[in-house]
Amino acid sequence: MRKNERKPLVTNIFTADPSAHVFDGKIYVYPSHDMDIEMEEDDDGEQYRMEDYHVLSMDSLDSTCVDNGVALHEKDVPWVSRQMWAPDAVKVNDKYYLVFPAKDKDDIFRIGVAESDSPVGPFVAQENYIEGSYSIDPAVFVDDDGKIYCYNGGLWGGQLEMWQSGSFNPDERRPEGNEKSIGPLVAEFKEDMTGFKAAPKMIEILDENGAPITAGDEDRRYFEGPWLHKFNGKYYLSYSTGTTHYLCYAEGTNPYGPFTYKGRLMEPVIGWTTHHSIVEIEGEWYLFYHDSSMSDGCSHKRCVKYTKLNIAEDGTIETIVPYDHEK
Ligand code: FUB
Repeated sequence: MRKNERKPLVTNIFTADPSAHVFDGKIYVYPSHDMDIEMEEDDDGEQYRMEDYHVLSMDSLDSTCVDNGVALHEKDVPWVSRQMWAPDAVKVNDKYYLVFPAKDKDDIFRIGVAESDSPVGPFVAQENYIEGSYSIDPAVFVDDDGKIYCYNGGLWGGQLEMWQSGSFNPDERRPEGNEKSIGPLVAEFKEDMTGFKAAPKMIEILDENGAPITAGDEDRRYFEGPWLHKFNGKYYLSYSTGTTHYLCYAEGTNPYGPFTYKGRLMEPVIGWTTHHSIVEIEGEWYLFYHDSSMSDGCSHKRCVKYTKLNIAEDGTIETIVPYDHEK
């Protein structure tokens, strides 16, 4: 194993939801910043009371990970009221864009964008959230043709099911049993990152027979934390199953889907949530993820880690058993 593998990348703060990228030969990780506070846990995620972002960086996978300090604070974002959850970042035309979810003044999760000349910030937020955006967990994917996509969405506290009618309804019922599950959203960004080109569309995840994964199939249905990577010309959507705590992946031939369920990326980690990113570094693939090992399992005090991913030529990913190496 590499020197820092499966160990917290930083221990001075609690971090989660790592979105990793290589920009100009250096590794940058865009995590959530969990606050060191005592909170009751609830299904709406009130305990995830984050108010700023720190960017982490590493010269290589074996070097010390640096916390570059506050990159964006909620008090500097005009439209935000609270809860700055899992972010991602993208480099477009020599500018760096932090793409992040937070609750607006009506307590509705939206997606915002902030810009910087540096990958570690500080970032300056756009005046308002992206028009038409909703729910949490944005992941940005740039395709080979230069098109920039946003994948996002999360159930329960992430409010995704509250938009089934096309507008926000906090009392909307959740699909269950054999009903079709709710998928993540995809939308293409404008080239200047000032908005989406069209309203977000819901992605379908299908089983091996081509039928939509059902809401009751909690081992495989989408919950939150989407990520998109491309391998040998195919698109791979990976995500968390939430209640069953797996990271899974599905394969497709189009960035808009549909995607067909392929298997499990990672078995459950310590803590309730599981959220990841997949990135190629010097010709090898890595999974960045988090667990609550630094807080004895407290779900809202997490730490980000990475481990190597073994991907076969046909795109099949070997399932990671997170603590096997400790046996
Ligand atoms: O970090 C807050 C929330 O917890 C994220 O948005 C989810 O993906 C889960 O990790």
